[in-house]
Parts: sequence; structure tokens; C-alpha cells
Amino acid sequence: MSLELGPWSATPECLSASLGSHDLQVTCPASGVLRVSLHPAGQPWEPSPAVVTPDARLPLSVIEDRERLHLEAPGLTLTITRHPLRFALGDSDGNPLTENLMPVLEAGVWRLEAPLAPETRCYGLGEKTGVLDKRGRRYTMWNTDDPSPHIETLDPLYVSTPWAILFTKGFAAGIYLDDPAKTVWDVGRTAPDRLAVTTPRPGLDLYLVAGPGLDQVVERYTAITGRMPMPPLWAIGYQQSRWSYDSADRMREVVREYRERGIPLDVLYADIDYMDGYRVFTWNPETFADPAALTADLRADGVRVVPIVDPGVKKDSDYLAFAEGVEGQHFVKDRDGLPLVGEVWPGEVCFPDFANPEVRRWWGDWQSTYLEAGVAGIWCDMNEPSLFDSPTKTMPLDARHGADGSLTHDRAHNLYGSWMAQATHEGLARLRPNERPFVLSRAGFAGIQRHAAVWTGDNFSIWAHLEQSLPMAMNMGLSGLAFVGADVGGFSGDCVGELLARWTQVGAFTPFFRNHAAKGTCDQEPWVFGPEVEEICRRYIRMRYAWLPYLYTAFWRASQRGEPILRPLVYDFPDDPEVLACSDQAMVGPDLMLAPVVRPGVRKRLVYLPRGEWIDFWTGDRLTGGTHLPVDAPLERLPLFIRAGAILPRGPWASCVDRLDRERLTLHVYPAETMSGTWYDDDGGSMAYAQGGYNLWTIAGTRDGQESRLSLKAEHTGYDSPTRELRIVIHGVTGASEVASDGATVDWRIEGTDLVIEAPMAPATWTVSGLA
Ligand code: MIG
Repeated sequence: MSLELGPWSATPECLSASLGSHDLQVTCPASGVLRVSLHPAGQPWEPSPAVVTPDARLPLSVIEDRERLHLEAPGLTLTITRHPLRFALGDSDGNPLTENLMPVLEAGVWRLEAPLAPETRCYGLGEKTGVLDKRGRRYTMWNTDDPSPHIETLDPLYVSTPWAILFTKGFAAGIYLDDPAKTVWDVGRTAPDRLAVTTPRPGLDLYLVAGPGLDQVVERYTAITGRMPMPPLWAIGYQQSRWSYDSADRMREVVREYRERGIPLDVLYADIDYMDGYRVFTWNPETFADPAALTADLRADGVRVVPIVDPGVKKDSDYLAFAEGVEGQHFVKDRDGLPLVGEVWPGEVCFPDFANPEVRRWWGDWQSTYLEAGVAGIWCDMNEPSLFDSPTKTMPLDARHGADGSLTHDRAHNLYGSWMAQATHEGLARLRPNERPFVLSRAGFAGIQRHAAVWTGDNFSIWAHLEQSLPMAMNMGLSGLAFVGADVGGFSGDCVGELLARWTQVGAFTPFFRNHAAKGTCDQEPWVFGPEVEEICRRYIRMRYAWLPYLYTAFWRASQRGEPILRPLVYDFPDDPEVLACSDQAMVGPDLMLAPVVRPGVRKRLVYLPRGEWIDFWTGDRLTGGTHLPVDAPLERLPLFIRAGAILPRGPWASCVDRLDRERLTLHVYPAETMSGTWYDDDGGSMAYAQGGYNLWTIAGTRDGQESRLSLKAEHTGYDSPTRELRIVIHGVTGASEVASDGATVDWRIEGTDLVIEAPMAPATWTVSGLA
């Protein structure tokens, strides 16, 4: 049944109307975003914890004509047709973004329908299997730990983000349903020309997000659900894990191996076997007798330790965490109000009631035991939550959460993982106020990006999962989750050398970069498959470090604007119809494109170069885009392309971030008529950046015939940086007649096909004349 708009009224910040049994309220929580809430009459809904702007209301205005209301608010317009009730979202210039959004109530079930034009693409939806364009399938938002292979038809997985972007001929609009219940997103599966979103709740709490740009839509969505705070720099370094390195000795051995082989490493994980009988906050007294010594020694080698933490607390009255939890009534309750008991690794466990802020605080305080042991961050697993003994693999739907027990599991389920990550993140922040917390989480809801990085769980060591890791991560990026990555090499099943080589190449450019493998599978460290694969892994892991200045700048943009770090080509080339569904290439930041090989035996692949000029990173060849190109990709080569006109900050590699030579920075210039680049820099670990303790450099340039000009500016200075020396490398130049800086001639040299200038790291301009 469609609905009809009844009497309405408007204040400068809210449009209210009656729909009979339900009310409609429209507010503008942020520029370009409207909250359209249809809830039972007289019972307005609270936003979920995903929303960071619960009380924000920007001014809006409404005018009425016979059949419609026309609403205007900052950054958008909304037309509401009275009968049947439907919405049309437009951008601030009045361009239609999506029309005929129609709430429907049928057989007691609420549904939102949106037409899908033949050319409409659908992106987002968070951590989902399959390809970039989500059309043609149905997705359920219900955090699930499913050990089956994550093939294209498997759904759902661990994270739920009820958010979709509809992209039609260059115009983007986003729909966020602020509903942690089990919602179903049918993206043209049942009816090919219709998106239908259903919810078990008695109404719809929608956020309509206006474009027209895809970048704008993501920026605005993350204005509502929050952004990733800057992680510590070491968390962007390369990481190794294993279920499990089962003793401190084994962990030392792995680090030694890395150092001896000259393969960089920043983090080593301790999986569940470090614990004493899987009791969280404990260490096995035999195999991990002195965790503080272990972490200190590894740290002296530049490696940090991150232990896994599961939510289930072992039912054992001699165990302090459990005893305290019982005493403080900190556990989730069953329908009779008794602590709910489930089975996970430790046997019978109870689950912290993370919905309760007091319990989050309690859990946060317990992180001190890990900090005392010298760990650097926390890895939250099994927080869907995942239970072994339950037929649904999770808690019963009538389990009770929250201080007063009024929140039932059907509505708490999807939030549980985010709450656990939040408790952990806030605990670390409280205990070490001037250090950036690092939390990695498997499960989460919209907004998880504020609390944790997310890895995509238990993939397999199969080519299909390498292939899928790109579209999955790209859609997560478009869903506000910038800090993401898959287990490199694959988790379940035995990896093989060629797969590890190709996966490490991709991993080197994904935001989160960690090799991890399951118990019972063959070892998967970079050296396991012989010298050729080892050499390839070494090379790409080193590249990761050399590219850190560029990647870190991309992380900063994500923290400021929600900009995805790894993203689909359509994000940067929205007007190029060839890229709309491209799943096997990706942009890393605005200027670097990956076209990885994700199939065995392939040594050449077809690459699509979006319109514009490109530079082949390996050969230096200039290429004209708007075309498909066969490209060589021997096993040691990940095809990489740089946008002409880019100026990229890079540095030398090091064995870990603590040992990076930060005295020197190189700006790589890839000439075009106009050029630009950005470099963000801070101390890499403290919270000072949030108070302006960072430096932001921009470099802009032009090239006109044989003359090129560059100008380096300090847009913001707030960090006393160790970087004193600058090297400018202009690629694709074999000669010049003169280089002047701020009017005076300076030295330069040609190295191969690059022109190199050395200068102090300071604002300046350069003119290069007589370019050849
Ligand atoms: O039931 O801790 O996704 O990364 O190694 C498996 C053991 C539990 C699942 C995680 C995986 C981890 C494993 N865990």
C-alpha cells in the first residue's frame, strides 16, 4: 500500500506531516543530507549510534503547490508528492538525482522503493561479495561469521552498512537507512528496474544524500556517520599474522626471519593461542611466560604486537574478568534476565553487554592489562557476535542488551561489533591519551570507521578471492570504511607461491596490508614458496614503505573528508562510461591506478586507461587514455599507472616506520600542462595532529612548451618536521637549458630520463627552461 501525505507544518528546521498511523519528519542534519523519518505517530525515533549528528538541524524551507511540497535545504532540494507519497531528490542546482523514492507499507512490512533506470549503477552496501556494481542481487544486513567460501552468491558477511549509492549518468544519490535491524536490500533482483529495501521495523528512518558527485555523496555520508581518525603510521606498515604463532619463541623467530631477509615488517599478531585457555586478558604461562619482555624485544626490532581479543568471557568463577562481569552485571542477558551463556573458543562464555556505556567503560579499562604487556593495538574478532553452539550462529533474537535490558538482540545484533570496537578504542584512548589507538575489527555497523579498521574476514587462498578483494574493498571505501583490507595470501586453505606473489602486489596498495593464514594451512610468510616469490614479496613490501608519504596523505584525506583511499575508477572518472562497472582495476588516491593480475598463469593483461594522459610506472611511457591496452605483467610486475600531471611524494623504504629516513622527501613530477600534488605530514603517532600539529604542503605546476614552472607552498605548518631536504624528480626529461629557483640559477642533473633538483624543504618556485 502506498501512502498519502496528510496535513503538514514546517518550522525553519523541520517539516512535519501526518501519514495517518505514522508521522513524517524531514530535517537537514548536514549540508546535502536530509533525514526523512517515517515513524509511528507521536513516537519519533532516536538516531542509531551510527549517526554522529543526532541533534544537528540546518535551516530548510518549504513551499507548497497543489500536489507537491518543495523543500529546499543547504546542498539539495526535495520534492514530496502527496499521493501516492513519494520523494524526488535534487542537487542544489535543481538537477534530479533520484526520483520516485516511494515508501510502501504492505502486509505490515515497510519498504522503500526506488526505480532503477537501465543505466543506473548501484555502489556501496559495505562489505559484500561480488563485483563493483551491486545490481541484480539481494543483500541482507545481518552480521554473520560464515566459514563457507565468500563466493559471489554468499551473503551476508561480518559487517553491515545499510547504505547504497545510485549512480545514473554522472549523477549520484545516496540512501542510508539508519536501521540496525535485519534489513534486506533487493537491488533489482526481484524486479530488475527497482531497488526495494525492507525492514522489520514499523517505519523507515532514511537519510537521503545528494551528489551530484560520487565524492560528494561519500563526503556527506561520512559527515553523518563519521570518519576514520588518523591511525598511527605503523598501522599502515606491513603486518604479519598467523593462527597461531603459538609461542613467544615462534614470534621472535618470525621477526628474526623478516629482519634477516630484509623484508620490512611493522606488526606481528598474536592469535587466540597466546591466551590461557582462551581467557581474554590472560597469557599462556608456559608459551607466553613474559609478554612484556616479548613485546619490548620485538619493539627494539621495530615490530609491534597486536593480540586478538574475542568478546566471549570464559565462564570460570576463578577468573577475574568473569567474576567482575557477573558482579557488575556486565553481561548480555537471556529473555529471563539471566546472563546469556554461549559457546565459543573457551567453552562456555558470557558476552559483555557493550550496548551499555558502563560496560564499554569496564571493557575499555581492561585493555590496561594489554598495555601493561606492551601491546600496540587490539584486534577484535568474533564480534558479530559469533557463537558455536547456536543454530543461528549468534545470540537468540530475544537476548537482552542495554542497562535496562530493553534492547532485544534483533536490534542490537548489527551494532554489537561496532560497540565492542568503540569500547576498545575509547579504552585505549583513555589509557594512553596522547597515542592514536589502533583497533582492527571483523564485525561492525555503519560508522565502524570511527572506531576501527576492518579486514574482510575468513577468505580463502584462492584466486577468486584475490579477484574479489578489490571490488569488496572499493565498495567498502564508498561506504565510509576507508581503512580496509583482505587477508593477503588468503586465510583458509593452502596458499601457493604465485598467488601469494600476486596478492602481495595488491596488498601493498590496499589501505590495510596484512598477511594472515588459518590453523592447519601451510605457512604463508613471504619466504615459504622459494626465492622468486620471496623476492617479489620483498620488492612490493618495500614499495609500500616508499609510497607511505603518498598513502599517508590519502589516509589524511579519508580522515578529513571520508575520501576512500582505495576506490573504483568511477570515483575519479565519473564521466567515462567505460569504467562504471570496472572491478579489476582500482585507484589508490587520486593519481595512482592499479591493474593487478588476479588469475594464475597470466603474464599480460588488458588494461583500461580512463580518458586523459597516463604514465606507465615501470617503463615511463606516456599513454593516452580512453582506450584498452594490452600490458606486460610478468610475475614480478604489478601494472601501475600514474595520472599525468600528478606530483607524488615518496621516500626511501625502511624495515619499519620507526626507521624511515624522514630527513629527505622526493616529489615525483609526472609532467602535463597543469600539475599538482599534496603532501601531508605529522609525527605519525600522537594526537597533536588534531590540534593543528601537522604540515600540509601543496605543489602546483604548469608546463608550456619547453618551460615548466613549479611552486611549493606550505598550506599549513604546525609540526616541527625532521624533513629538511627535498628532491624534485621530473620524469620523462632528457635535458634542459637552465633551472632557476626563485630567480637564481640552481644545480640540476639528468638521471636516465629524469631531471633531478635538490633543494631545502621550504616554500619556493622553480622554473625549468629548454626542456627536452
Ligand atoms: O573461529 O582466532 O577471522 O582471522 O585467525 C575462527 C582464530 C576465529 C576468525 C578470524 C581469524 C582468526 C580466527 N578466528
